[in-house]
Amino acid sequence: MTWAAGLCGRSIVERMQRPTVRLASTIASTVACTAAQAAGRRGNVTDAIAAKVSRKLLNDPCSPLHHLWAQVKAHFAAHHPAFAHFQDDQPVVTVRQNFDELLFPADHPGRSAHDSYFLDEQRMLRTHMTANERAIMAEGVRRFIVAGDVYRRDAIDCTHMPVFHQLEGVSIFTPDELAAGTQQPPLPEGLEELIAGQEVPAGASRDAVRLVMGDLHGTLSRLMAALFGEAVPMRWSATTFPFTTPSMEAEVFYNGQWLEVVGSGVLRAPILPPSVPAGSLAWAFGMGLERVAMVLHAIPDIRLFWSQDARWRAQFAPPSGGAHGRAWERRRFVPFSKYPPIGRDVSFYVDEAVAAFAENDLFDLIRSHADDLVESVEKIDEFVDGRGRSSRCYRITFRSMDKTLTDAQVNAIQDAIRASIASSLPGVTLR
Ligand code: FA5
Ligand code: MG
Repeated sequence: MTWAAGLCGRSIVERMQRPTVRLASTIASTVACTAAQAAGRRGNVTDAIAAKVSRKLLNDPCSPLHHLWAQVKAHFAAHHPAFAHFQDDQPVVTVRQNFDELLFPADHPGRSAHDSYFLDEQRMLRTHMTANERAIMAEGVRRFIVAGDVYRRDAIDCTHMPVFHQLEGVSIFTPDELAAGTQQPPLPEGLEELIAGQEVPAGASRDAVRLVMGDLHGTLSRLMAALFGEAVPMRWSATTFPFTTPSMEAEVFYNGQWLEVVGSGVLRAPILPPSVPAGSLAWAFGMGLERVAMVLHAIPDIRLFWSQDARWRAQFAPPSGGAHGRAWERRRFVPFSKYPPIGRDVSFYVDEAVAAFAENDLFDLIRSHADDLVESVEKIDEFVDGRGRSSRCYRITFRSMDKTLTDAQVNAIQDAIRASIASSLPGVTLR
């Protein structure tokens, strides 16, 4: 089976309802295909990323993401029984689905190979679960949640990974529902102002938008309270997405900083497929599951989700007997001793007259050699020398989640990174 057959072979809802085991062969060919495609035109999917496509952490009973997804489904089943639940394990979508149909402008940075992973001109690894929304709505599903893996060429640090998971939710309100619900109670504090400053979707009344935003805010607040309890500080602010208006995001306070966990809003009129009754409005949200699981279990580093270490897996293995109490669902991660880090610097000259330098190319190159052994990459120095060349120095911190790295192992990786920088980054000369 090819990527393309995976995309258009059957309806998306039917595909997602198939038991995951039966997807195994598709996944295997998917990964083989990714590596092959990476060599092709515009393909930039590295082997390190291709390997992540097949891990399917949502199905791994020893992953906190698996348990979080189960909790979310149980919460919706109990409090919002009208919502269908889907899991979508096939991250390849078209550029049309990921960007065009969601009204991303032609010059949006996400469309560039610096920020996203492409198989070719038409196909890519989705950067968000919103890419799958229209296809599900087009099949007549009015209220749903869907979880899956998404991919972005992002910085490397303890809260950002180039692969992570999102929970997407959508609720469509028909004109009748909107008309019936406009005698609404006052909106929670701050929400009125947040909406007042923003445009509404074409053809929509402000009252209908208030109703939909109020429902969205309530749904997300109840979900967060169910997951975290009332104790975790949370705040809302206005934001923008190309496909929603008004839009808002929520942050929770964790480890001394505000951590963004969800983006949401009212879908713009062209996002709703033609089969949705005219005059309908819909809210949608996208939540970062790793971020939520980090807060829930006090997990300090997002890379841990990919660890195969028995000391990690044992902590999230289902309890014997299968009873999942509240305390178990919220148990704190007990850090096991960290193995020591090893730092290495790499310095080079950049000649921007030859080619623009993109940091994400450097991050991906490093990750393609070091994979999960790289903890962080930081720019520690930049200056322009007497001959007008710019010089940059990056500190790479290597650390394994599973073992102590030796200098010899790190040197071998560092040599490979240096050789690749010299041979594959145009305009870059090692110092
Ligand atoms: C989106 O992806 C939108 N599709 C969300 C949305 C859906 C808005 C529907 C409106 C309607 P954003 O890029 O902010 O938005 O990502 C959503 C969440 O994913 C973030 O709040 C964060 O929790 C998580 N996230 C984003 N980037 C990363 C990353 N590199 N690593 C881990 N989590 C991330
Ligand atoms: Mg955001």
